[in-house]
Amino acid sequence: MGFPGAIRAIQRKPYGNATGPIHLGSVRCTGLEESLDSCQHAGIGVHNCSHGQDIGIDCKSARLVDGLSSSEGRVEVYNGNAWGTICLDDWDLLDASVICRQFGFEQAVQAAEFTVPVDGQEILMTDLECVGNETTVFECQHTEPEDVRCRHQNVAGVKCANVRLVDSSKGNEGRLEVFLDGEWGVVCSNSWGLNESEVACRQLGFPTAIKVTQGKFSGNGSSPIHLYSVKCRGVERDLESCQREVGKNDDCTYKTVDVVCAKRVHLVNAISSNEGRVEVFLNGSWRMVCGDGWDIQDATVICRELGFGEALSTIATIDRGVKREVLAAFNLRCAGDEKAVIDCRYDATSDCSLEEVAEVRCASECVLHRDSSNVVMLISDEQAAYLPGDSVEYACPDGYHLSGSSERLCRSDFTWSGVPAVCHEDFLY
Ligand SMILES: [Ca+2]
Ligand SMILES: [Ca+2]
Repeated sequence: MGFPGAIRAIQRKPYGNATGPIHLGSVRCTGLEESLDSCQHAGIGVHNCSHGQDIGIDCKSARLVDGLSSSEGRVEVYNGNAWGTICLDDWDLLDASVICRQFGFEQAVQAAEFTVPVDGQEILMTDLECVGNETTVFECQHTEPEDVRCRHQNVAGVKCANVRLVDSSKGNEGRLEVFLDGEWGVVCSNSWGLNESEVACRQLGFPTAIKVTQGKFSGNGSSPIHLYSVKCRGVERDLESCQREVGKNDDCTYKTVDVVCAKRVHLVNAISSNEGRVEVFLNGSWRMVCGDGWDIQDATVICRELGFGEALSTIATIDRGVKREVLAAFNLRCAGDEKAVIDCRYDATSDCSLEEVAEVRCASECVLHRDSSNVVMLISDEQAAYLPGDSVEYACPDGYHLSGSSERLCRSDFTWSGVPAVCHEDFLY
């Protein structure tokens, strides 16, 4: 079929069952044959199969090269003719995660940059717009080679997550699991401390670890134990670089390891905790967000991730006190409903003048929007600030009826429960 090799053999599921005659059965190839005709088989039409045993194939269309481990590298794609690279324009974690899933990982921790290959390969894709659920990057919206205009020194690479946090509703904490020999397993907590958590958090793409807990996210405990007696200094790039024992038995009298990592977003130069210049931890360093293109959708996601209520997006002139290592800014393109900033599209290579960068003020109380023409009456006292746990009660004057919630509660994320109340005039016969 023109592809250079296969990634995996598939039986049944993904492609469904065919109808019609079955031509080949009991096929045995060594892998070196030019075509299936040269492989051993029972003879054309001779088989003992049903369509439930139809096979599917997944031809290799991407590979990772030049990486320090098998979970990272520069991305090379095969278009049926030659291997080539991907331009960095709009290369974000959504795109990188599609690549990682092609290699059996769950997600990417870095949409990385790599130096161009020495053999000067052609750039085969640019402006990738993956939404995140595609099976291969070829399914993502992108610009074809004939229209590629790529101005970058580097090309696209990935670092895929071979560790994950599970059994928590928050993205930055959970039970730590590592991927070993094609299977996810847990880590035994003997000798585990903050240094080891620091390494795990960085490996997961977070800036640092906050604390260590044990057994909080213990789950059903059916996962195998992959690592024991892990000892890190805290500066290692991954857990594989730490002193450790690897194994697959269940002989751990300690609990399994939980990790709480620092969020990938923080506000600096803050007057208060809910207001400041936005910085995002991307590909191993803190980056500011460019003022150009900064909007309320982006600000909403930042405030949500920080655990605050609704957002006010603002732009600030950059001050001279900003450290050089955080000078780089990138262009954020959130839709507004993302759970965290890493779920947004972005362009890490965007030209940002750095004259203006993103600032935000997030609501740290529930805000009560009241329209002066609204005939809804507030029964409970109107307060200056509504905090989590506070509630308000509404009613309508005579001749009106209420739609929406008659009582609303200020929730822990500084948003109101229920639907805003509106009074409608009663229909008179
Ligand atoms: Ca993209
Ligand atoms: Ca934006």
